Amino acid sequence: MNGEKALIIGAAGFVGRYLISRLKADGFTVAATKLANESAVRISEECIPVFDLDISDAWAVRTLLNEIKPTCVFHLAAQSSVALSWKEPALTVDINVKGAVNVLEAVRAMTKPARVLLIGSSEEYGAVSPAQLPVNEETPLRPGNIYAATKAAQDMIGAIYAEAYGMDVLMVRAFNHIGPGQSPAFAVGDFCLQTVRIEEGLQEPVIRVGNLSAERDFTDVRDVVRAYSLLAQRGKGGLAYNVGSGRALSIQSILDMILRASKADIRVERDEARFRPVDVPLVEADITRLSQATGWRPEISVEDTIADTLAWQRAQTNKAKGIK
Ligand code: A2R
Repeated sequence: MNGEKALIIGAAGFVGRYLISRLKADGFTVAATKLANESAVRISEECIPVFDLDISDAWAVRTLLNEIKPTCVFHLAAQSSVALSWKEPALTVDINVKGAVNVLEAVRAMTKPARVLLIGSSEEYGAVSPAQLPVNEETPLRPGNIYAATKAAQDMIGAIYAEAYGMDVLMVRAFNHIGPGQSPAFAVGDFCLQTVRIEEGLQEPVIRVGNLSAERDFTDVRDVVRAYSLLAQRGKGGLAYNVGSGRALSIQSILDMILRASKADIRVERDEARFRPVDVPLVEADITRLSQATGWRPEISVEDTIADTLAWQRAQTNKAKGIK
């Protein structure tokens, strides 16, 4: 990708550092942003320019884009928790909708507007009937929670900027992604953390769980960022793209894999506090459009992702205990 200059907005989160290394490996020159109060530890070893940026500040976004002049913007910055979106709806709308508009407006004002990948979510589809599965990009968006609604709004606004201004905007609908470093606010990160805490004797041998029957389409974060890079290179502006494995797995089966990967003897208990106000029973992606455009297929098995996530969590726990 000679001459391609990527800017990752919101790079200090879960996906950002994986995307930085992927894009570097694919030949992009990479710069990134994070919030001023966020630690740069996760991305500092990547040796790329990192700028402080709050996407709520329209002027700051515009100034930075004019300075960096990226050819491609990956917009990851978000309030990404469904649970928090119920508690902080206004904040979620401000960051996810107004923030995305600030990014699009800043790109529109560039002398040579960059390609933009707006990273959205499978949550945008909401509850789909069995007849609509697997969901393709033409499936109507029926978001069932505040986070999902903000991502659907970002998606629709992105399509309008592409149509009305001829901008090169891709709407990416990422299905559940998992891997080392994911926050325990998400089920798999939470189960892995609890498992390692039990292994270390830091928690009684009970994992507390929410709804285990929900089925989700899980992809390793390293496969997800490979799809983002390929979409930046080969995707078509103005279109939405699903990024998922194309195969749904129940949360129960993921938990079973985690329990099998641990030597600890662990009991599972239902915890009402971990149930969401609205839950979607089954989501599975149709990834035909992505595969046809880019040739992408997932390569990392869920078992391998779980093994790597547990290994990462064990290393974190040992680090916290001062063991190298
Ligand atoms: O909330 P924090 O402190 O973890 O910071 C997040 C950051 N962020 C912002 N960046 C700039 N201006 C803001 N006003 C702002 N508010 C939050 O965006 C975090 O560092 C980053 C998003 O990373 P994660 O929450 O870890 O999301 P992840 O898993 O990397 O997903 C990337 C994208 C998100 O748009 C998701 O909604 C989507 O993929 O599925």
